[in-house]
Order: sequence, then C-alpha cells, then structure tokens
Amino acid sequence: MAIERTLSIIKPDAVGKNVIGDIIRRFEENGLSVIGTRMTHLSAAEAGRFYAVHEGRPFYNDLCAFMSSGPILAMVLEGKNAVKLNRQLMGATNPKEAEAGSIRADHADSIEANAVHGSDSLDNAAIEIAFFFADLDLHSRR
Ligand code: IDP
Ligand code: MG
Repeated sequence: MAIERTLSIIKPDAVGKNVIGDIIRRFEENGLSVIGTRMTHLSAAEAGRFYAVHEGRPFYNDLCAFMSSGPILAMVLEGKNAVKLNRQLMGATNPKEAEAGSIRADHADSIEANAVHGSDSLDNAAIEIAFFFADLDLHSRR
C-alpha cells in the first residue's frame, strides 16, 4: 500500500465541542501521522472557494455559512492508504448512516454539521492540501 497524504478538517461544530484531541487520537491510533496543522477561521467566500465543487447544490450556501461560523483545524495526514483510511475513520456523510464508532457517529449533529472533512481522492487531496499549506509547512515522518 502506498504512503499517501490527505487533507482533514475538524469543522466548526467539533472545534466548538472541544473534541480536537479525541479526533486526532483516532488518526494516530490508526497509523496516520499529522504532518502539518493550521487553525484558521474562513470567511464565507473562502469556504465557497474550498467547496467550489458543490456550487449550485441546494446545500451550498448553508455549507459555506456553517464552515465560516467558527474556527476550523485543517491538517495533513500521512500514512498507508491515508485517503481511504481517513474516510473510513470519518464515517458516512450523514451521521444517521455513519458506522458505529466512527468520528461522525460519535461527534456529528447533522448531515451538515458533521464534525470532519476528508479528501475523497488522491487528486483532490493534493488540491485541498495546497489550498491551506505550503510545502515548507509539512513535515513528513517517512
Ligand atoms: P463528505 O464531506 O462526506 O465528502 P460531500 O458530499 O462532499 O460529503 O459534502 C460536503 C459537505 O457538505 C458534507 O460534509 C456536509 O457538511 C455538507 N452536505 C452534504 N450533503 C448535504 C445535504 O444534503 N444537506 C446539508 N449539507 C450537506
Ligand atoms: Mg466530499
């Protein structure tokens, strides 16, 4: 299995619940290393640029408002199969469908306020990592 990098975001709802540590613990216990972190508070326009792929969807404006409602923690995870492994640890988008023990099953409130973001492919991971981080901000553990 290839060593990959993926972007994770702890969303405003989960930062507000003070569960940053619990979420990062799950990544580390499952073999992923945090190689860069950035806490920031996006404007609605910045959130809109990050989620541009969803522009035109009925939930897009609400999603931009939610993602700019408070601070987030963006981070880069590195490890074997990181893209897929992170998605497994996150659980399904809708917490009602999220696997027991997943981050969203334990911390998400709704299909919108669902605690975490994770890149859905290696190509998108590279684009999303570059949105938040410069190469010099990342510190590989390989
Ligand atoms: P993902 O985060 O599991 O990859 P996406 O389909 O890429 O899910 O959607 C991005 C984000 O948009 C979701 O995490 C969630 O916050 C929000 N979202 C997705 N579908 C809906 C919906 O039907 N209603 C409200 N918000 C949604
Ligand atoms: Mg997605």
